[in-house]
Amino acid sequence: MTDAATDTAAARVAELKREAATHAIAYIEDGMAVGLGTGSTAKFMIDALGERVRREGLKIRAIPTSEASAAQAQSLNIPITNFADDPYLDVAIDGADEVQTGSLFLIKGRGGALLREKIVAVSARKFIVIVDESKIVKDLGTHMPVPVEIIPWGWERVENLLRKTGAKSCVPRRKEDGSLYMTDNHNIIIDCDYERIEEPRALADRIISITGVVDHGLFLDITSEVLVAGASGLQRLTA
Ligand code: ABF
Repeated sequence: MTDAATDTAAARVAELKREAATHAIAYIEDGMAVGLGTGSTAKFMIDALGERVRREGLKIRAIPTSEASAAQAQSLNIPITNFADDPYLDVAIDGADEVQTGSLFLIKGRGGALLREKIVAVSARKFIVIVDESKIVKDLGTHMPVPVEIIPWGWERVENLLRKTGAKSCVPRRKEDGSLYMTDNHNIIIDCDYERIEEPRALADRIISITGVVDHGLFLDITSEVLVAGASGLQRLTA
């Protein structure tokens, strides 16, 4: 692909992400407590939500899933709440790295925010996922490794145990300077590549049973609806 063709393809994907994001904010009504996801698709959603707050005077409270989304929400005057005041959210909206057709199981966490994303998603009465069509897969693991958030102390031991869960490779995520990537929760991430995950539930159980693992990017039985933007328009997938 030429550079120009790559730019055009990236612009098209961004347009699809924006489309899914724009449709999703129709789920948000006055008075709601809302979970705000992380990533480029969620960023479009937060922008569009900020626009509704500004134009319509929409009254909502939000719990963002990362420091980046919190900063964006604050810059748009979206009020921030917390779990003491809002133990349950009316709706949470977030992107994903892979969505399995049928089950609506997800892989999330490429952006490093999987732990807060999962806490927010399971606290929401409705969890809406927004993606462009490239994220839809038949089998999880096809394009993406499963990110696993672990505590930094003794991480090599956990990495070793993760390799025994059937992963083809498990690699600690690093920053460009070679140092270990740190999450907003001061943990690290190991990316485990399974190539194709045949039994997501069994794998999720194995990973979470390793002491030192905080959580992982398999989101199973959490999604209420997926909005998929593609060449032929917007599709709604329901669980
Ligand atoms: C978050 O952002 C993550 O769980 C996922 O890793 C990522 C999706 O990224 P994008 O919207 O930028 O494609 O939702």
